[in-house]
Amino acid sequence: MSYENIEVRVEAEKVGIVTLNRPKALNALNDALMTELGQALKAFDADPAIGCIILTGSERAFAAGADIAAMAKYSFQDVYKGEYITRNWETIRQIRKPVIAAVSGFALGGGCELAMMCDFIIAADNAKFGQPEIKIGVIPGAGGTQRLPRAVGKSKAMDMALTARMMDATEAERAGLVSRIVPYEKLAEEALGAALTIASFSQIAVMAAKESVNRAFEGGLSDGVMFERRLFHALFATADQKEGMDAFLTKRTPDFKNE
Ligand code: CO8
Repeated sequence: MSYENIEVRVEAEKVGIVTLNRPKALNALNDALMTELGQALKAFDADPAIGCIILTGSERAFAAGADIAAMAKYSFQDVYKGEYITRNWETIRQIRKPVIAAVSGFALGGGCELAMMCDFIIAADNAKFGQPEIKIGVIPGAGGTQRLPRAVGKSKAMDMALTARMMDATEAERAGLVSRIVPYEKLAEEALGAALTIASFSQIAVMAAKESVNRAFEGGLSDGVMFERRLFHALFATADQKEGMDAFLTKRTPDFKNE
């Protein structure tokens, strides 16, 4: 299958690699990209030769978030009905083979959330993680308010969600968000090494290990994510969402009215 927003290849006949590829928008995640990503992940999951999957971006950005240009015009009705944005973000959770996020550069908003949906994160030394949605009048909408506290604790998660500050790779590793840091030049090699190790094991045991570790984190998560999703939808009814996203797109400081 050919894709427009991602690149897909296989290494050593057993590792599937998906590279996000919208460089002009720092890999902003629009509906088309998320649909293609879901298709590619499902195809690798169904391929018996593939033992592990790597999801990566460019040197500058893993992904700078959901596509603000696409989202800016949406109404509450649009997003609540699920025709846009939220429709195809759950596919990655259905993948039973391990998915490693190899993150370089920005992993912000939905990009940070996408990395956290993977099974673990290997970061390049230039990686930056953040949940800056508050700056554009919304909140994380793909599990960020639920997975980030589980990964780094409440205090750091609150700090990131409320101040929009970014965490560099060193802090992210110290806090437990990422499993390893390597120089950018070594990122692909390190991720491939880990993926080949995993692919060398029993796929059934690997799937069981993944399923079992995930059990430790799933308690109450679905309710939390649904709660977050409804709030995310509701924010599209506010003037501040329109103002925040328009200000970003027209490169000016937003004037929030708290309405
Ligand atoms: N959406 C659309 N376009 C983007 C995005 C984005 N998220 N991020 C960057 N771009 C575009 C810029 O508009 C710019 O385009 P152009 O060249 O046409 O002006 C290009 O990428 C390069 O960006 P910058 O010029 O801004 O590059 P800088 O190096 O100056 O800054 C930053 C890089 C800091 C990453 C900056 O681009 C930025 O702050 N981006 C926005 C980050 C952000 O707010 N992300 C959160 C978005 S909201 C979200 O993700 C909600 C997720 C909910 C998912 C719900 C699913 C269920």
